[in-house]
Amino acid sequence: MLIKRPADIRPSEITPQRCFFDRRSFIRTASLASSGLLLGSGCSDAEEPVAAAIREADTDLVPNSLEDITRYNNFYEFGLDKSDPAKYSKDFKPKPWSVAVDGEADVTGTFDYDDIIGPLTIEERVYRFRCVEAWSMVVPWNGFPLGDLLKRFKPNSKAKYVAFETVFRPSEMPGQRRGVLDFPYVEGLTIEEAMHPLTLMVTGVYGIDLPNQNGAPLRLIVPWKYGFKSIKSIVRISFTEQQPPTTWSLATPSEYGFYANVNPEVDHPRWSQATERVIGSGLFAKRQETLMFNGYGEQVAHLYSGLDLRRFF
Ligand SMILES: Nc1nc2c(c(=O)[nH]1)N[C@H]1C(S)=C(S)[C@@H](COP(=O)(O)O)O[C@H]1N2
Ligand SMILES: [Mo]
Repeated sequence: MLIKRPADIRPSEITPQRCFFDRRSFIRTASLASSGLLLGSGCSDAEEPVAAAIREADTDLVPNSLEDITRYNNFYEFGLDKSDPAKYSKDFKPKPWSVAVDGEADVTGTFDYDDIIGPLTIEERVYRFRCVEAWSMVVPWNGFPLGDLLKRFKPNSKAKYVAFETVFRPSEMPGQRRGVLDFPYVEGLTIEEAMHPLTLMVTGVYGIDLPNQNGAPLRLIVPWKYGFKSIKSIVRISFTEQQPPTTWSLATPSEYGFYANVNPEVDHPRWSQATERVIGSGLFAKRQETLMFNGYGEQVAHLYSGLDLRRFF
C-alpha cells in the first residue's frame, strides 16, 4: 500500500479538495440547511498566524513509524496492555458512523461522518504527543481544527464547556465487557480550549484513515495535554454550562484532573512527570525532558493566566 506522507502532500493538492467539499451538504436536516451552516466554510488560503507558528515549531520533529503508532496504544475498550488495541480491535466497525450534537447550541442533531468532516480543511501537522505515563511519540495526524466544526453548531453564551463521549459497543469492544473503567469513556474541554486552533479533530494518520486502535473514525488530539484527554471514537459532542465529568478524574480524582496540561513540575502521585520515554528510540529507550505544555506554551499559556496550575492539574 502506498502511504502518502504529509511531507509529500503539497498545499496545492489540499486546497482544491477543501473547496470541493465546501459544496457538499454538511447537514441533512432541513432546519440545519436553512440555518446558514453552509456559509463561511473556510475555503481560503489565509492561514491563522498561530497555525503557521505551530507548524514551524514542529518541523524539526522526526515522526515515529506507523508501526510504533499502531502497536503501542492506550485504548481500554480493547484491553489494558499497550499491545491489546492492535490485537483486539480488528472486529470494530468504524463505518457507518454518526455523531450526536446536543446542548447549548442553536444547531443540534445527528450528523453523518461525511457531514462532520466534509466541508473542512484537512490540515497536515506533526504533533509531539505525550501520555500521562510519561512516554511520547511524534505523530503526523491528519485532521482539522475542532473549532472549525464547533462554530457551525453556533454554541450560545451558556456553552462554557464541550463534552465528548466514546462509542459504547461491547459486542465489538472486549474491554467494555469487562468494565475496567466506567464506560462509555467521556472527556471534556473548556470552550476556549476546544476552539483553540491547535485542538484537532483527527481523521487519519500518515495520510490514511485512522486505524481502529488509534480511535477510528474520529478522535481528538489536544497536543498540550496528557494523552487521556484525546478521546477516541467520538459519537457525541455536547455544549454544556457546567464542567463535564471525565472518565479518568472520576476513576482516580487525586491522580487525574480536568485540565491535565502537560506540566513537568507537577508529579503524578505515583511517578515523576519531569521526563518522558521516547517510543521507538531503541531497546534502551532514551528519556528526554518534558516541556511545559508539551512545548506549545507560546500558543496556549494565555488560556490559563491567573490559574494555579498545581491546583488545577
Ligand atoms: N475512548 C478512549 N479514548 C482514549 C483512551 C481510552 O482508553 N479510551 N486512552 C487515552 C490515553 S490514556 C492515551 S495516552 C491516548 C492514546 O492514543 P494513541 O493510542 O493513538 O497513541 O488515547 C486516549 N484516548
Ligand atoms: Mo495515556
